[in-house]
Amino acid sequence: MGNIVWYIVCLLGILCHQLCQAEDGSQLWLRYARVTASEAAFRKIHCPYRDAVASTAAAELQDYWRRGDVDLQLDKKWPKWQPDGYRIRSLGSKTVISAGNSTGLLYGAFHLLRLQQQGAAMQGLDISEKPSYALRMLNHWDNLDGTVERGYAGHSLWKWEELPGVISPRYREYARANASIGINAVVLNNVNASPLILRADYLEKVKTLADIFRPYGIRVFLSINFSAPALLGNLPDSDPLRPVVAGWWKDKADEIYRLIPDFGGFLVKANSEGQPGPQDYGRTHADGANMLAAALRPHRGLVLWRAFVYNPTAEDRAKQAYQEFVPLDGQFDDNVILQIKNGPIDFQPREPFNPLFGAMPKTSQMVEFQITQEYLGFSNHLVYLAPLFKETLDAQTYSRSEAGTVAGITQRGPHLVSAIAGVANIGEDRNWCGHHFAQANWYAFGRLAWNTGLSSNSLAREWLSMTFSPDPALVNPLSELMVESREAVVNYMMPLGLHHIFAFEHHYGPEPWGDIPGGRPDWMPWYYHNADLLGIGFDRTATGSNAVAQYRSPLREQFGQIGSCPEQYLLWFHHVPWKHRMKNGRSLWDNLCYAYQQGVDQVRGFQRQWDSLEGKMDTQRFQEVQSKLKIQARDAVWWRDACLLYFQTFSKMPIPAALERPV
Ligand code: GCW
Repeated sequence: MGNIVWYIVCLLGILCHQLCQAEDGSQLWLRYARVTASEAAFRKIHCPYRDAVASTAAAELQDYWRRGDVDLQLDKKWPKWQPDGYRIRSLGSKTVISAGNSTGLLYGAFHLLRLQQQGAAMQGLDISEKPSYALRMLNHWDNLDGTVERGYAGHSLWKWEELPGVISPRYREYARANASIGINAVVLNNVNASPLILRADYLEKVKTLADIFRPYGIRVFLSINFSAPALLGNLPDSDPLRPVVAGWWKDKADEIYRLIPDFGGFLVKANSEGQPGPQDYGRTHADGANMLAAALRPHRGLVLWRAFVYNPTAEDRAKQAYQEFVPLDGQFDDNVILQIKNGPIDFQPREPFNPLFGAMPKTSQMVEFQITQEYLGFSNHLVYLAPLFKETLDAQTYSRSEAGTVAGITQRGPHLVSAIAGVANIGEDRNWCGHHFAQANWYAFGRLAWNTGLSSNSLAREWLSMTFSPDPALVNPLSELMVESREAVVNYMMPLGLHHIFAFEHHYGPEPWGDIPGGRPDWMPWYYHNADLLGIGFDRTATGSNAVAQYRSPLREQFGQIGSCPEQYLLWFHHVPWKHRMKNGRSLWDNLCYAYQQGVDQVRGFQRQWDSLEGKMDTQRFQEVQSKLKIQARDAVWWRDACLLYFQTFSKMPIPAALERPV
């Protein structure tokens, strides 16, 4: 009985809090109401440890936990291979959080608060958790001048010109938000890296941020510019096999670790899109990575070497990473991890998984996702990305008899440390991410990095309850809307395996006709869609680029035949005649028309759903999301009309009579 009363009181409290306040989204999902002094007097938080992380855990509970006594206990017998894990048990009227290290206690504390905030029952708890990946990492593409590459939430959070003197309160809020979802590592700067980040004055600034993040269990990494020895150290060049260059990096690493003893290591974009790298000196990626790995090894630092190599060649762009890296399998040192984008091209609305996953059994691999919506309507479109993340993580590569999914390969392999990265969507906007629902992508990335087995739907429900309200009348329809939103964007932008038909450079709207004067062939959208009088799509079978051969059997056969290729990848792998019969009996052309229209209809449906929830949340966020949905609906029509009218100049077929006419 008492529990039901508690539940109702909490629910009413949360609802009142939500409805009565003007909300700018700045609190993210962390909307716990602070306990009053009298509430605090009725319960005790017991934490005998004084280190910074355990103290953060105790302070969170002290400030926000209102459901009885809690004990924090470090368990000496905790398995060493499960750091950061924790167990939560109800023992009588008390709750006990036990863990092998203080960060485990911190994550346990946030788990309890999450349950409280969702109004969950608290009796008989016995929860055991351990993370899927040891390193759960955000990559910021933030430049030292305050701009953010592909950032749609304002300027960078990091105020380099003020640091280390002035400390924005948002640094701590950012760290707290990350810790609450299990993120424990951040790369502060853009992979297109300025060498200046390694200069002594910048390292002081980096140290200041690292000191703020440490009590939240977060370690700092930096992106480095491979030419730093020449550009910053005045060496004649940056050839990784020259002892003086290796020595420069060793000294630099020592300097960094004197300031930041738990520094994580370097993230490197080398020989891609004009960035310098070992190939400038006739050396390999492995030569470059291992030279840095040697400098970091005495400090247990890591090298995260990106496999996104995009250079002008006559070869199909989708094949480049595999071709460059597979021959190097077995050559990377054990503190190097290859950081691989989820798909073989570039964060498109839908791509098959990158065939590099599972193709290098002697090399540690990790996935890189893009949380910022470079190719997904920026922060104007509501697109919930958990389904996209899970599609890659759950993809079966067939490279191992067991655990051959991308998640399995990146969690268990020759790894010293397993890791996963997401390119952050965070900026200095009041609501952090530009769109209120883009916060859900930061949230879902962190939670999936913690546990790849969580479902998109349960994460949407969790996030909605915490961010808006646990009211089922809101959570039920909106969680469905969120899960559908990724399919909607695929439909109105690039259905059936189409890809990269974005407007040049900014990547916001459609430009399948694009013609960049003097540009490379792979900068022309035609390169990707290949529309002509016969059909549309990129032939990646044996009659075309044969990229399909980079996948293992049975995938290469399945993807390689029009009849067995999943329709969602059809135009990714095949050039298909306009009149080709699809599974539903319609022609390819008609299916394209229906898909684009369906995308438009889905967004209009989202608008109706959203409008029906007026009054169930604060006015500010209601109206702000409503305005963004208007933009999204307009953009969906723009995509449909632009693409269909352009492709129609090749298909010469009519838009099916049942559908709306393009305007
Ligand atoms: O998607 C492309 C982006 C570039 C980015 C690059 C990369 C940081 O358009 O802006 O550069 O990928 O991932 O390196």
